[in-house]
Amino acid sequence: MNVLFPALRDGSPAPALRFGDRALSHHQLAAVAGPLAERIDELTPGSGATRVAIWATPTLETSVGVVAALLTGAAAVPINPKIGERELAHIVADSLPSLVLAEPGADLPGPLAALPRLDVEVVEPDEQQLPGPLPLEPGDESPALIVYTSGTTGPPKGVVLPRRALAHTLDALEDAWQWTADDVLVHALPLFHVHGLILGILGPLRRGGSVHHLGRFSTEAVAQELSADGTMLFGVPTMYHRLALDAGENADLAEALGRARLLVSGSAALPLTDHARLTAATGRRVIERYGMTETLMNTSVRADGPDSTGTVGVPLPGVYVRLVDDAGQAIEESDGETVGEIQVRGPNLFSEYLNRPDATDAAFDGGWFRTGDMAVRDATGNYRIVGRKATDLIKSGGYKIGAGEIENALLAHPGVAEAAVTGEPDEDLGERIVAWIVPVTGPDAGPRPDAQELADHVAHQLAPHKRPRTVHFLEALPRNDMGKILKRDLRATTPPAGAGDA
Ligand code: MLC
Ligand code: AMP
Repeated sequence: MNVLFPALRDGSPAPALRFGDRALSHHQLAAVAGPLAERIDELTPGSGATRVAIWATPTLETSVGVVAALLTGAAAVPINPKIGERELAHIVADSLPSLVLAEPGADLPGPLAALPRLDVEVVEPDEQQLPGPLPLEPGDESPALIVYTSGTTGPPKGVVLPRRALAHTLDALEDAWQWTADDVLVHALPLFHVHGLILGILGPLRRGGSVHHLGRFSTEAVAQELSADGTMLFGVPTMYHRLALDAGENADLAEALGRARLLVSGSAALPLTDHARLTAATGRRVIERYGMTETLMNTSVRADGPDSTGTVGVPLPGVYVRLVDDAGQAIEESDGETVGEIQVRGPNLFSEYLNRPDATDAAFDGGWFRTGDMAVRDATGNYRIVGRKATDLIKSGGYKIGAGEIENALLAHPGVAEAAVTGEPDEDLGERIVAWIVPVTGPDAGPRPDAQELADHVAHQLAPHKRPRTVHFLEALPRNDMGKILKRDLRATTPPAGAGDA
């Protein structure tokens, strides 16, 4: 299982990566990634826990950089190019990269600019030019990627993903989706998370197939690519929601979606209303798969299976899934009613949270990883997700965001005395981030910050997708006798005057 991308070594002239009008075949990718891997090796001498940060813009350069890192023993740490100061400082201090890979000309912020930099130069090599021999790849348990993910409190944790987990999950999807070298995947997902990077870029490369990345999401661009030679589409529910609305009005888009071999949604639940809208407009069903940064993919509706709309399908090959009740007992019923926490075990799992043995221990129940997702199992073995254990985890636009990290960022603003963050239902984003703020008052207080200022503050400190979309100003937060904020009561509060959308 050592070789992650057999098509690179086979010298396949088939198309591999396309971003806009720039493209590389597998053979050309080998010719640019091979020498880059050698440079990474030269610049990170010694063995052990070498890590390289990657400025993960949605570009050919990022994809080449990740592939090159994977050809070496270094673990790649993809960084959101819109990341804020506080979050970047944490990731760099935690992962201690010895190098940063970036596209030429990219303007890197402080902590990354301070690292040795290797520009990823992608000059389309001549198809005749033979790539040199590619380096031997490290062992299956060697860390391939470290992807940062939010928890309920504190800063994001680095999820250490070994090569074994990548290879396993991508091969399990090959089986579930009959994913082949002939498939042309279309997507517009960011390249600093599992969905867009591992499934969306490394997936096609492992299959020997190709990916067309749109750079940024728009329903028009999706229609264009699927009308050309795209066969599969990956997206988060927000993207499918927008496609569903537009497909109802735009026959060309509906036809393009109807032509795809496979439409796959993941990272959050796709509401039944959107499933129904898409099917009505296109005659096609979207299939859902269920995964997590720590586990990669766990279950999926199979491309060759029965209609299982509204579920996330059945366990992928090699993955064990169980439901556990509040008392810690495995639930045996497959009645579609008994709710339990999803726990998973298998070769798709991460190795550990970087520098957080406490958090790693707490995440497991014996060998089983506690996902925190609540689900039922029906008589046909399909899982249906019904909720999440932690109310302080928010999924907005398919991004996981911890209420605690946003609250801490808000509290660091001089105009904020108290802060609480909740996720409220949102038709487009699934959940929208809402901040409840008690402003600093008194003679020394500065001007009260408005909603836009607080949204900008969070975007600048953490990342734009973590900004509150609505801010409510209160005189006090509801608390219990112990002083704990009662978030349920907050949600029930009719927003008083002073609320603002950002
Ligand atoms: C707006 N912007 C700001 C801002 N307000 N920037 C700074 N400060 C502010 N105050 C900018 C944004 O950066 C962005 O820039 C633009 O305005 C629009 O931003 P947005 O409104 O936030 O975009 P939105 O329309 O909400 O995006 C929807 C989306 C996006 C679906 C395209 O949410 C998305 O890409 N989601 C994918 C998430 C994902 O990949 N999750 C997978 C996790 S892995 P610009 O320039 O960018 O337009 C996982 C495991 C699994 O979950 O199972 O898959
Ligand atoms: P992340 O930590 O960003 O990797 O997000 C993982 C979480 O996304 C899971 O724990 C689920 O809550 C959610 N998720 C992923 N796929 C689905 C899906 N198809 N349906 C519902 N929730 C999903």
